[in-house]
Amino acid sequence: RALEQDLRLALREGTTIEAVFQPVFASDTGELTSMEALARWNHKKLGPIAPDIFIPLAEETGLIADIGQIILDDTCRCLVDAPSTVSIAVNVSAIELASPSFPLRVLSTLESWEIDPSRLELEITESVAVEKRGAVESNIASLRGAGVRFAIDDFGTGYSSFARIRTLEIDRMKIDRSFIQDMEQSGNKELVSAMIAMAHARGMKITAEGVETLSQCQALKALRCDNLQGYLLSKPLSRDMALSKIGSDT
Ligand code: G
Ligand code: G
Ligand code: MN
Ligand code: NA
Repeated sequence: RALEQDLRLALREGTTIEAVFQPVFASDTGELTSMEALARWNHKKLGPIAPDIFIPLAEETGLIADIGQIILDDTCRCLVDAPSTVSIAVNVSAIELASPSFPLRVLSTLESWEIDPSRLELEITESVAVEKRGAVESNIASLRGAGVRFAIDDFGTGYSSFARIRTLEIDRMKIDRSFIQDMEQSGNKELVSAMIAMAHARGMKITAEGVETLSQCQALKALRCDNLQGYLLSKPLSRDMALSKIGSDT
């Protein structure tokens, strides 16, 4: 496929794929506490290609680890210049997480940039958590043992079960934006409230994604949701814009 060839070329050249960073805020203080790294590909001829297109393509063609490494290096480059209280979350695909070389690759990257592993959070989806259980669980255990934190992304949308939540060692849940978007419809606020209670009962933090309106923001604060992320608060930003936003917010 033509796009696959272009992706290989882009990875070899190493200039058109990069991370942008979406700030995440503490709901009580409004402080910027972390950011989510998001992959962007600015194709030389076609312009921006959506991650929903090129991430699955990279997964099918064995290129996902190369993208993962670019995003992890961009993340470390940003962490080096950010206050030590700020952490960054990186999305990890199922294929990467089940790979035996994954933990060492992550830890040696952090070490080469001299970044404390506790400043990195890895976002996995619930479906990841179901596939290749043994490999995934041992990789999570060794990375958590080194201080890296884990979050379940898009919570509520995958093939999750309460048994998996009970056994997986995870530090955070991220409520999928679909639950936030229809929060004001009857009964849905109770659902979000139950997710927050569940996270806290398990000793986890919880982030609401896709916060787009002030009333969602206020409702989530009242429900004691720990962190908020969404276009109302900030869109994804370039590294330089993100770093200057930290400077002005804290
Ligand atoms: O950035 P955007 O909201 O368009 O992201 C679309 C999807 O692509 C999301 O599900 C997001 O998790 C995923 N995604 C974005 N960046 C990365 C990345 O670096 N690695 C992986 N595996 N997925 C990513
Ligand atoms: O699956 P994941 O949660 O990683 O997806 C992140 C994607 O969500 C990014 O592509 C980002 O651009 C997008 N996103 C972030 N905030 C909002 C928001 O407030 N509304 C919508 N619709 N998308 C958002
Ligand atoms: Mn995510
Ligand atoms: Na998500």
